Amino acid sequence: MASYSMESRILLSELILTDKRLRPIADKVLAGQRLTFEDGIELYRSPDLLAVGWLANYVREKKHGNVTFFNVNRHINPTNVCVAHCKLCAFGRDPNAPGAYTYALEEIYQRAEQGVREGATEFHIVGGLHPDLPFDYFLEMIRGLKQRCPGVHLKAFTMVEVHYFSRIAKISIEETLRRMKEAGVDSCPGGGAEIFHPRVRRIICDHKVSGQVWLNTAKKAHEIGLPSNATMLYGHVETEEERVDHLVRLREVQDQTHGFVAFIPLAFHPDNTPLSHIPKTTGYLDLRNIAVSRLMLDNFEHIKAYWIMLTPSIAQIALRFGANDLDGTVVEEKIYHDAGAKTSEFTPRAELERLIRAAGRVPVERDTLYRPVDRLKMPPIAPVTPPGLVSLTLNV
Ligand code: V47
Repeated sequence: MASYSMESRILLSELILTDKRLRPIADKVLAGQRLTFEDGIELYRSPDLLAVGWLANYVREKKHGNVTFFNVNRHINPTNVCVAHCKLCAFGRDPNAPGAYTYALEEIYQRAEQGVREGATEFHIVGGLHPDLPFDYFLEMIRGLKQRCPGVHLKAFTMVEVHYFSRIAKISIEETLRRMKEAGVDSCPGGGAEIFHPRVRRIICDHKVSGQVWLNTAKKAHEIGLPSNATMLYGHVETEEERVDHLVRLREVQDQTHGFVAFIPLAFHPDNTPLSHIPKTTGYLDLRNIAVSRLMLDNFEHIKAYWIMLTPSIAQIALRFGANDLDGTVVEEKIYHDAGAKTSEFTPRAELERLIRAAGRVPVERDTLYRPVDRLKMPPIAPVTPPGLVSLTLNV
């Protein structure tokens, strides 16, 4: 039996557990102890979602109090042409398929400069694995962005893209990461992690790097001073054991590097994918994934409720189930919208603040590394114009 502080005893008496099997887990959470693989399974299986959420909220408030972060960012997807053909994806296209595009660098710069006028502090840059664009195209893009928008954090290229660049440029992963950093990449987004277990990867993304390679690449990024995020794609063919395995493996790497900044659970969107027969996730599963992630990933500071993927309503409730960040204004989003997302592609800064306040939390605008952004010291923001620039499609 764990020993409690007076505060924990009072808190525990407030928590009514309809599922008595949660009791030893609640003991550990209140005593600040690490949860085991088996605890993770119990948290996924417990019918008492409110108690799981209460525990996650306890951890969230211990770390962040009432503060809830958001940022002003812009997503840029340079190309949707992709050789990987992942079954989970509705975004990737063959080079000549309808809807395939590759932006010319000038178009990327136009989008970025528009983003700066709209107050973006971050560009989130990910794209397909293009068969013909060389690594140098992407390095030139990053250099051009850094030169034109020096104050904006460039969060660019997932571990899957890093691995692909290293293959096409015939250089090591370390060298690839070093060149990215030299060109101006400040951190890496968390995509492409999916579920690390090989059984799942064989079904949903059989040509993608293995889970172990994703983790090793993230480790190398952290070692050379590039922090990154991490994600987990849930709600398709994975089991609860495979989800918990994913979280435990991330936690192990984080123990070694402390290089992960935030974790983002991603709900599978089946429309227009080869897995379109799989039903959409429910709000219940979405909230549970936020809560279990918060509880299992004790060495991650931040858990994001990505409103694009969850809907603003569920993301707002997630702020009471363990999440401490809503993500950003985004502006232009293709990966989820190609897969049937019905959310908007853009939420204004003021609306993010309103959602956070209405959940009884205190909104704080952050940069990518969670430092507060002081708008009073910055130029005024221009209103956001929706995307719709004419596409200058490259023929490569
Ligand atoms: O890597 C692809 C996933 C990811 C689908 O790091 C899908 O701050 C659901 O990684 N249904 C891209 N998911 C999104 C991503 C992300 C988002 C927000 C913030 C951050 C961050 C990262 O979306 C992909 C893949 O794992 N994905 N297709 C789909 N049909």
